[in-house]
Amino acid sequence: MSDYRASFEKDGFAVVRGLLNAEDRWTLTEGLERFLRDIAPGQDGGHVMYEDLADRESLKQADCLHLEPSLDEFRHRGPIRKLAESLIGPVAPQHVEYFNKPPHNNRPTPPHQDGYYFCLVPNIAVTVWAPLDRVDEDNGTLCYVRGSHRLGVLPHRASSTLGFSQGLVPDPATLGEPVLCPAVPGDVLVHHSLTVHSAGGNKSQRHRRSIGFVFYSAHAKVDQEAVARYQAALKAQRETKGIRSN
Ligand SMILES: O=C(O)CCC(=O)C(=O)O
Repeated sequence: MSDYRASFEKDGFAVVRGLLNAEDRWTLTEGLERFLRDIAPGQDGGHVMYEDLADRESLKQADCLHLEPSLDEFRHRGPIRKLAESLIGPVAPQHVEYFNKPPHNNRPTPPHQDGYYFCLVPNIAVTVWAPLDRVDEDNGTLCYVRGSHRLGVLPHRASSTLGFSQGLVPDPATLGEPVLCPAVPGDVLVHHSLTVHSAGGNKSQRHRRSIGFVFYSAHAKVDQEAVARYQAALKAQRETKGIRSN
């Protein structure tokens, strides 16, 4: 895995083919099923987001998959954490996210840096993104801006995309080369917290489900004042948009 460190440091992301074996993939899909069946219905709209609150099938995103015990265990052991540690050294595992774009859900993910949300000092973290379906240009795989992790935290503003309260202000095309990363289940994409990334909508008839594992560097501290400012802005935005708990 150390093979990926040099390209990760240069580009701010890496595509690791075949990291997850059949048992790992089974753990993820079964864990997700259990989460959706047993845990998601009891969570509020800040953690589990639906395109249409009246329609449970429209679940688009969740940030608390680690509440499901097998996914909680998975984030602490095994290949995904090892990969994260091979890239940034000792880590503190954080939340586990679900990103769902059902067939024909043609809603792009706005360009952003995860580090804008994380408020870390130093801003060092990785997200390991594990697709559960084949992902490509047609169903909205991730697109990274090569080398953008070296630009620091960039300005963001409120976005209207469910699950992504903030989107990048500068045009990503002005920041560097965009790299689209098709992948299949078993592969993972991993990006630095400051790497600008986005995804297209799902224009296909296929599903596009993915699980994101977030790891902070064990040396990073959360800037609580920055978090409080961000949360206050977020609350105001949510109230303006009439988002409520389910
Ligand atoms: O899956 C997506 O559309 C977005 C994923 C993402 O932004 C992330 O993993 O940080």
